[in-house]
Amino acid sequence: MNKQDTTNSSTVLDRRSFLIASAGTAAWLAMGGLSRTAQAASPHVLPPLPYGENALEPVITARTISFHYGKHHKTYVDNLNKLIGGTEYADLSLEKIITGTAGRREKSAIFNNAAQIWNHTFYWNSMKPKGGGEPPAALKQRIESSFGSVDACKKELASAAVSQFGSGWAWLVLDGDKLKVVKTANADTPLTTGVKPLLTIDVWEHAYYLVYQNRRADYVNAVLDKLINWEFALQNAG
Ligand code: MN3
Repeated sequence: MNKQDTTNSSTVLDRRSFLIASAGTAAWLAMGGLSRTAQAASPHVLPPLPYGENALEPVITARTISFHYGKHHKTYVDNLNKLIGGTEYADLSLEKIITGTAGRREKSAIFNNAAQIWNHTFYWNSMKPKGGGEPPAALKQRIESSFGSVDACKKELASAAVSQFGSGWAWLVLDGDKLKVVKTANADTPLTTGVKPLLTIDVWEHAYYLVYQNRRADYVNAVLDKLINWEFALQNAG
């Protein structure tokens, strides 16, 4: 990445938009780019969606995304900027804010908003139009060695997503050299637990309620079958 990132925040933003619009690695790098921009320019910004608001139809509608991305995700960004202004967190990257406030009750508002920004950006990149299907061979091999089959992995992800009580997230993570499924509540993120997140599914009601109402399993299975971005998971696995 260009060392001059700190000089001009609008140039950085343009480059980041370009990177997020590109393939998986670029999207992941762009999330690092987000933090660097925040360090340089102070306020955190809502990263651009990696596709149009209607690109995940009919599984996730443009109306759902307009609220989920345009209101919920944006509000986390606005709230974090208000909360950290003039504090020791003002100039830190998102990741540093998350790890520095995790588990500290008196910092929970900062943690919740920072982690929700990170989780949502990761979620948007965990899906793509015409996703689902067979993972790339290199990932498929790792999935088979950890879960036995791709179907077993998807079943475990779906089961974690459906059984998460209340709001939260289901994740595919890399723990050492083994792939695992974990779930987290509310804003919690595996970033703070020493594992490497590969994919996530948002199971807060705002992610699916406009279309699926109480049928969380239908939303989760449709995401896994039609949208999940295995290439992004492979890039994250390294
Ligand atoms: Mn959400």
